[in-house]
Amino acid sequence: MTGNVSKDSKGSIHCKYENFQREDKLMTDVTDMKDFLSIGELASMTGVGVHTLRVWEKRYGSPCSQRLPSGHRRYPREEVPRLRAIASALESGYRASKVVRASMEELQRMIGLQPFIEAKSETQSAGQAELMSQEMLIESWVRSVHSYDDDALLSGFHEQWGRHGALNFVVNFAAPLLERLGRGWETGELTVSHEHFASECMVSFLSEKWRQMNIRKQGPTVLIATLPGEAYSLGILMCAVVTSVTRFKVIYLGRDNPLEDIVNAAKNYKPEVIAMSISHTFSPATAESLLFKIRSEVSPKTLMVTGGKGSPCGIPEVSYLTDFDKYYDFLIDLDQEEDLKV
Ligand code: B12
Repeated sequence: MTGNVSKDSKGSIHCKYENFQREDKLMTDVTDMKDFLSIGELASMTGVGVHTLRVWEKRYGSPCSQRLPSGHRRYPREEVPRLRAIASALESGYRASKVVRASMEELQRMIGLQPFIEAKSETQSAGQAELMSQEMLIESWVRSVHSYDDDALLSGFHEQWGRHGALNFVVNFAAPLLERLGRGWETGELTVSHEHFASECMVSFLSEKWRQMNIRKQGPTVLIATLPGEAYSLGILMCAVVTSVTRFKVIYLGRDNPLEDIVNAAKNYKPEVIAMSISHTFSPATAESLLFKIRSEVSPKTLMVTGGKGSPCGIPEVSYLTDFDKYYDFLIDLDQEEDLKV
């Protein structure tokens, strides 16, 4: 919390000047402006319209803004996750009067204990409940990232992994968390260190998990690697986790491999598949020429699959897969093929 904002025992956010008349809520100290957002920024980060934000403030006193000497509103950044949760609650059928003043904890409690009394149909509410609780959970992880609380973050990962299983964890929790961190970084809500901190927690969690599952496996093999020059490793870690859920054994080369090492490993260990993750940092032309080279040097019996934001598609004999659900199906189908059966 900044000097001008505080939380009460319920976790509701208050600003220092909120009991004063509007003209007294002037922000004169603008030294910490990065902690505040304009109404337009708040609207675009939360999906709650500018007009609605003004109406809510007038009607419910929340979200509470402070005024610049020019009269423009400024909102504490801490309002972003709460307003996102409010937007989800409204979509699920709750009334504004019930949720606009609620704290994050109250919103979470509402969803946990009293799901969607006002929602339209049972199936719709079940789906929305799941989506909403997933979003809230990710917001709670983001709060742990804000406070560099690795115990909370890792125990949250363990809990969801145990509850939903490896594949669902990757698709529905790990990937959306990374997207959310990216948005937070982009808007200035999170710093580079927050992103590094969260990535490190995710890297160590996923590494430990896939390695446990890969121990003493005898199945057909998948060689997992990235192209030379790759800085990102979370894609291949998720790939290793999903591979480990199947009968396939992982040979993990990690990131940033010289091309000839990938080719040599493939020649020596004859994997059924080479799987690669290619981040946005690659230009399509570079990624394409590297993949062509590997494809031409590795046995045609070895299948190649790629994914990730920087992955080109349409390369002959290299399958581009958009997500890990498809990758999982691909491995399961491959495992059914006669010549892979032991
Ligand atoms: C984690 C992260 C980092 C970590 C990486 C840690 C690690 N060990 O990998 C660290 C901290 C190192 C980092 C650093 C930086 N980052 Co960064 N980072 C991210 C973040 C949050 C997640 C990236 C990630 O790993 N995503 C997971 C991958 C795998 O997702 P994906 O490519 O979309 O792939 C999906 C699917 O295609 C599929 N998939 C992926 N691979 C594969 C493979 C197979 C086989 C299959 C089937 C499927 C599949 O799964 C994914 C999930 O659905 C993104 C935010 C974002 N929205 O992406 C920013 C982001 C990529 N980073 C960004 C930036 C700017 C940086 C830095 C420049 C910041 C800085 N100033 O230091 C540096 C540059 C690093 C470098 N040398 O290039 C920007 C890039 C903007 C741009 N377009 O240029 C982003 C988009 C954040 C943002 N919104 O601004 N970053």
